[in-house]
Amino acid sequence: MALIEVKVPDIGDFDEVAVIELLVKAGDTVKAEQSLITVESDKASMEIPSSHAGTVKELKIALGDKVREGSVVLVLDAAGAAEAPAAAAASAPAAAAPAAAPAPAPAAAAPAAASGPVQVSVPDIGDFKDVAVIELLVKVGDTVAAEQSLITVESDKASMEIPSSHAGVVREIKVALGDKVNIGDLILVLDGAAGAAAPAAAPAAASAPAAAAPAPVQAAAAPAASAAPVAAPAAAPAHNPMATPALGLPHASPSVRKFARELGVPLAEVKGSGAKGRITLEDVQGYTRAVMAGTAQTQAQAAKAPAGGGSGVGLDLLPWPKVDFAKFGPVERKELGRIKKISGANLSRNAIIIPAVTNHDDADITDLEAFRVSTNKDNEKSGVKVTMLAFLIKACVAALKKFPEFNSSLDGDSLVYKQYFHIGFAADTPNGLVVPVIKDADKKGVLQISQEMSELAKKARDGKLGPADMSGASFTISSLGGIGGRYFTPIINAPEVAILGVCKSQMEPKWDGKAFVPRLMLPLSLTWDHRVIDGAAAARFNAYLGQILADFRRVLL
Ligand code: CAO
Repeated sequence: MALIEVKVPDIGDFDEVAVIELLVKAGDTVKAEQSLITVESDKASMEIPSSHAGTVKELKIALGDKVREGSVVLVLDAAGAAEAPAAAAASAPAAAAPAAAPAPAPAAAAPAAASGPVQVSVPDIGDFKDVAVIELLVKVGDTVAAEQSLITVESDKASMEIPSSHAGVVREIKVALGDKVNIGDLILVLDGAAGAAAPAAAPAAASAPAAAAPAPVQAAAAPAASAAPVAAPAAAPAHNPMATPALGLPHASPSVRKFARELGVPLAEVKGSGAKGRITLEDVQGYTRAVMAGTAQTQAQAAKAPAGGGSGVGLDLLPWPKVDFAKFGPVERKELGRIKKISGANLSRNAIIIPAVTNHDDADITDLEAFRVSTNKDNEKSGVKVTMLAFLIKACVAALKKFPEFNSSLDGDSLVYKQYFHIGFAADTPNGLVVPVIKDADKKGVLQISQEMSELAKKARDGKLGPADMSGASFTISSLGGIGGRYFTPIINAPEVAILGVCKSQMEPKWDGKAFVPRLMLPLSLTWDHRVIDGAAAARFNAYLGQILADFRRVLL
């Protein structure tokens, strides 16, 4: 057994930097060069790699500790484990360091007080080679202070901000996001402001153009070249009032930034739960989950939402209650079926996002039901059974034609009016609720619709509906008429803007002006998206639907 103390190597000008992340714990097996901790100053963060492979015996530091070169990070049981490449002597990282950048040369006096165009280049950033520009922190026309951060660059293991050597107004930016830069590469051209240059004493990179004064200097001397935690900014910028937080640059380690970029997560919108608001991997995961579940929106999504859509920064709901049900009695746990899992997420989104209102009404279907029954008698031989739902589909098509906004969808600030009439109907199956679609219902008769519906309902029950059978609906009907109930509030099937719920018809006494007469009344529940439809339009839609169902000849008008 060989116990090895793994220490913070020469990390250049980093002095007393805070440990913001522990990437391993006691008992973990680590590889040589695997990142152990993340440290952060106000301008850069870097991961400190292990000099050896082995098993972590004991961590010697805690979150928030300040460390510097030589601080012991952890004790490693390196028995039988492979050592890091030759240069990685844990006990003497500085001595083994490859390519520490030469000490910075004093800044050239002349440009410090420039008043004409000033070229600002990438200073000596030590072992940083071909590093990617991941953030542009200024734009043309911006006034920048000397030492204000201009861009952020990032390698696998560290990210850093490159400060301006001079004050001035940005005339031209010479790099773009994703560009790979090296020492001496031109970042931007400034119209320099006389007297507003960087402090003369600020270190400048020896080989950088004259303008690159208060450079982030001194490559960190890592135990192993490939895992070098590199390039800390010079001490001077740490006192810069224009430091990171003022620019709103989120605090996150390079690996978290990389993870967020891979997922397309806008890091600036993630609330950090770490020390001083630092964003952790879990924060990025939590944000992603919330957006996927529809309980939060990115700012880009919120901007696309129609006016009045809110700030879109999430509902800030209480966590779901966690109850140990077994404490109260016997329980059995069963996994939700595939359909329930998919439809559940959609229903939640639609229920939360859409400002939905439901209007209840009744339609007198006495004559229509008599017609349906006699049609079915006449059709007995053909085998096609005409259902009330088929009449409802035809009646809805007529109402959708008269009130086209019910057949539309919201797309940002626009309404897309569909000129087709594809009507979905909710079908109850042993596996859950599905919504097959009768395409071009306006071009089909009630018999054809009845036939297609029975075929689709059978396919649904047999679990054989394909995506084409269930897509493209412009309006949906959910009928519980065969089961019972009076009224209910169906959830809109987004991106549709309305849905009709129908319950069981009943004989009711209705006053005809002289006497109560028995009439078959069908309860209608129309849920509509108040962003698109007004209450008056919804009441008119239901009333018109009722008139058609009461006298189907109106469809011909
Ligand atoms: N009032 C009174 N009776 C009705 C009726 C109504 N509004 N609608 C249907 N009925 C009757 C039918 O006439 C039929 O009676 P008979 O057998 O005597 O002819 C019986 O109820 C059964 O009808 P059905 O349900 O088989 O046929 P349908 O065309 O009305 O519905 C389908 C087909 C697929 C929509 C239905 O089977 C179904 O799955 N409904 C449930 C939909 C659902 O779950 N919605 C809720 C969504 S929100 O969670």
